Amino acid sequence: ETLNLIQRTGYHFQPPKNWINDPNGPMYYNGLYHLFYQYNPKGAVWGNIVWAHSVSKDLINWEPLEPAIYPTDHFDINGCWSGSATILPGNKPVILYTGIDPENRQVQNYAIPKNYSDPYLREWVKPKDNPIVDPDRSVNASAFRDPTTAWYGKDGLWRIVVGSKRNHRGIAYLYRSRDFVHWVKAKRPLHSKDKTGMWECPDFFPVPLNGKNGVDTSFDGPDIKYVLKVSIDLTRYEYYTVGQYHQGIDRYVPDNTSVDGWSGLRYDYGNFYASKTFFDVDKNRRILWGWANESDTAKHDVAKGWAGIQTIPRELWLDSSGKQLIQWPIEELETLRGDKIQIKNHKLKMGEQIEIKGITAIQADVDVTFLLPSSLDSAEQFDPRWVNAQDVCALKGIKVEGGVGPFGLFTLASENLKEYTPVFFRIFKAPQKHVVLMCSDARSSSVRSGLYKPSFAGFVDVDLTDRKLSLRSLIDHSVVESFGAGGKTCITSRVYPTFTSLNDAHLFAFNYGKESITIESLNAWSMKRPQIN
Ligand code: DQQ
Repeated sequence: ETLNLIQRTGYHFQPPKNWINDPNGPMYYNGLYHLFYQYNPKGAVWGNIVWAHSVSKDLINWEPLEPAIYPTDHFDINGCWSGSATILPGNKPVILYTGIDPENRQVQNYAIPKNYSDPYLREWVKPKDNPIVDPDRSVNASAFRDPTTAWYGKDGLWRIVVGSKRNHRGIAYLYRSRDFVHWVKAKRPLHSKDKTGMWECPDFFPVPLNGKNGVDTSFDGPDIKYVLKVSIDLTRYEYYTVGQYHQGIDRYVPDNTSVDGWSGLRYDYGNFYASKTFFDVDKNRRILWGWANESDTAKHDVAKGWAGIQTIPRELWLDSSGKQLIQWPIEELETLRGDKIQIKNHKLKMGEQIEIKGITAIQADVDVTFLLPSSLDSAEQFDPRWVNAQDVCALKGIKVEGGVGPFGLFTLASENLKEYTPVFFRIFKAPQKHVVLMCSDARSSSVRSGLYKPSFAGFVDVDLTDRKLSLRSLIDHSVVESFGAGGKTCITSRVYPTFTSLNDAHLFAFNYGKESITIESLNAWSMKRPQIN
């Protein structure tokens, strides 16, 4: 009971019990948001997978419905795995998903609402002509899954991508169809990359060059780039590139500023996987949902009776540099903000830490802007061999004294700092530039052993000329979702401090670097509990 009180999230999406993983087929339809997700109706470990279903008016409060898609036929009898929704002309939603057949082959199926006028779209029908995409002889039938939202071409054909691999090459197979039922594989995949392994949950969509608005997946107009995201099962991280889609030849080519594969950009440098975006036509934005797995042992998951959460939906758009995406929690989240604490122009000297009191530190939203010293001369030297941010965070942590930084927040901290998850920056000097490291270091998050406690970290490509660096952390019992520099670098950590009461959690701001750092402004709110399932 105490475990559940302390560890179950307050404002993140969770069902009352059991295992969840990937968000599936998110969409906006007739005034409601629909979220489906991979769910085990029978327990807190992966298995017996169905599409659970919830609906919402605001993406924050959720009403549960019966599972929408579950094994019934030869084409999905061994599981209903991930997939996507497309809204066809005439406002007709259709779901594409991966079914596991009796031979454990992965095939692609479609499902349509039984009754379009049911605002909840409770019941889904799987027509008898399923499966609509079978793995042909050249395709690895045990690595062929997770169809994308379809997009429409000038030639009157719909297109989807299905994730796969051949040997070690990750592949985004392209299929085309005129009627959404008969699909033909294109000669060449949309994209592929050697030595990346299986591409799960691919996502392919256009982003406008300017502004925060999103566009429909089938948008066909000027001033856009494309994003291809893949979830790589070998690393359990999600990588994306920004590039060009050549409609005529149906090929996607990443820009030369975008690296393909393991050293490329990630949506999130922490525990965030199998995500999916959708275009919210009501508010003209593209929204990203991702799954955050537990970092606890399966034994503890079973004891709690649940495992997995969905992260807070993020709005996503292209940075003005055109080189990377920006992500930010949807504005609706702010309706949950309660009691507020504000700090302005507070100088943090070397070694100083201050407690942010007056809010519920176990369930909070904190947004802070730090002002850096006028000179960054005393920043530590960056070693060009440091290519992996997580290793640098492990090496330096918060304890190795720095010049500019480490500074940031201690989240989910016990009063005496026996347990705490520091989310922080360290700034380094490199020839002609500065390198900003952002960490969410779970190593000190819990005195318990057997937990997965990585020193998650990413670099932040930010211009420091205005001397400002911001950090927002969404703290919710066993999760800390952090957004550096306005959403340029994001890190989600799952952590399990051994608190025995809700009041055991504390929040601090700290500076352990030589140079003073000013908190220009810090706003922190207690977060209320929405209705969730
Ligand atoms: N989870 C689903 C698969 C997908 C994987 C199965 C990614 O469709 O590839 O639950 O987490």
